[in-house]
Amino acid sequence: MANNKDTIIAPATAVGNSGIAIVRISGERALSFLQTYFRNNKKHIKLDSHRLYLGRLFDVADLVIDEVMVVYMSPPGTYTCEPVVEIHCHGSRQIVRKILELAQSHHIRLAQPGEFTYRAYLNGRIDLIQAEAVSRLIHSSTDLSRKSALQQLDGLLSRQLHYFSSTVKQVLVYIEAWIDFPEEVLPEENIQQITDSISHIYRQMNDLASTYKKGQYVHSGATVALAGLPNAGKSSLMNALLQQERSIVSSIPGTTRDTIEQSFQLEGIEIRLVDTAGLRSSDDFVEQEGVRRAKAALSHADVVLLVLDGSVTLSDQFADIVSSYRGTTSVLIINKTDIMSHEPDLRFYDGPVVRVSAKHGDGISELKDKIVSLLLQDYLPGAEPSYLTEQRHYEALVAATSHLDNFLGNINDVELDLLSIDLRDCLQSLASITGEVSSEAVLDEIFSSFCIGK
Ligand SMILES: Nc1nc2c(ncn2[C@@H]2O[C@H](COP(=O)(O)OP(=O)(O)OP(=O)(O)O)[C@@H](O)[C@H]2O)c(=O)[nH]1
Ligand SMILES: [Mg+2]
Repeated sequence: MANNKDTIIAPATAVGNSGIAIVRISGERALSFLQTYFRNNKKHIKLDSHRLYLGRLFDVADLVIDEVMVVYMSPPGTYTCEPVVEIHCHGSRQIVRKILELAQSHHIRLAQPGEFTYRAYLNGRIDLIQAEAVSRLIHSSTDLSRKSALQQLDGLLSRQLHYFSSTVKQVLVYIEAWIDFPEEVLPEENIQQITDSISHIYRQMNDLASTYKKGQYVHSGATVALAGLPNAGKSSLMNALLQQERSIVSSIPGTTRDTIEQSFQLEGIEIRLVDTAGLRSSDDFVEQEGVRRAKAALSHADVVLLVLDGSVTLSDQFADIVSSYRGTTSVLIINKTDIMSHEPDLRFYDGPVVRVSAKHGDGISELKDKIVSLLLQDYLPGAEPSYLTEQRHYEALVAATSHLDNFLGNINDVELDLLSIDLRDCLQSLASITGEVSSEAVLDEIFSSFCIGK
């Protein structure tokens, strides 16, 4: 990030024509900018903090730029903990451009992406997790992802991590006190106490790490792909799930050649549903290519829907398809139950089975429920203390738990100063998540993905 002493400016609203646009300034020169160029009835007004004033903004030649509403916010109760000014003008690119130019003539520079939030982090108002949550919140595409980003912004995850590190710190302080008495060894009952308290947070940290996959589904969505023999009714099922005629359906086996992708929302999760070509060997080059694409799409799916045509005799080819996706999260769907004469013997499959008629819409809501429960397992929004959404958090937490693992394995055998190293390493990993310690490179990567003006 560039110089943090500079006063910065950026449009806070999307660029384009709109009712109003908001331009935000942060830094020492924010107030003097308004005092110089903002007037009401030719008079400069005294600006009280956190109050909205109506007036006009003038340029250096004393010509009106626009009629505006302005607010000055004095620190520390501001977004950045610095003096902040917001100018609400008419939503025109030209007006915004003029204001930005005027500010630059007042030695205020354009902000980099995420620079306002970066300052909030730098000035200690929020930690790195909360800064990331701001970006998540802005980009949230479903109600569930909005809720979880808001929880993170509220500091839920931060509080949990602080609890872990304060427990580790207590044990570390205790152990280091004993290091100063070289003859002494830890009393047996204290070793037990330490083991208990570290084991306790070790389990909690592992539980938290295991929420990462669900967290990702909530934020980034999940890919669900249809697999089966030609004519099983995959495309019919795709359309039934989407409630839209997206994919061509016909009684000719081999209708779908290319992969067809369409997103829809399921209980607040963005699902990318992929229809694929029926899996069979063929001499037709186009169909071969379709099958290759189908397999590629299926290998990347979070959930595979194995579609069986229940109206025909179960074939070895279908059993082969099922066995090739063993180990993948899947649902076996018996389709065409409306014309099914006998129950297929599915002993070769040990996952969940749902009966549907894609043509008539029977069983579709059960299938949707099953997909959601497979993705989120027992997760209920708001019921879980917190869960991980960022790869960065996940990796650091896994590293932190592995240091505790070492600690627990070594507690009876190794010297106290070596034990303290495991705890220090654990604290370091935890601190990297909240941003108490972080490298310039990590910060740059996080904040550069922000929008300008945030
Ligand atoms: N009776 C009945 N017919 C169905 C059902 N689902 C699909 N069909 C019919 O089965 C035929 C094949 O359906 P598709 O959805 O095109 O099957 P597909 O698996 O996509 O086939 P390919 O694209 O060739 O791999 C069509 O004639 C559908 O109308 C169902 O639930 N009941
Ligand atoms: Mg099809």
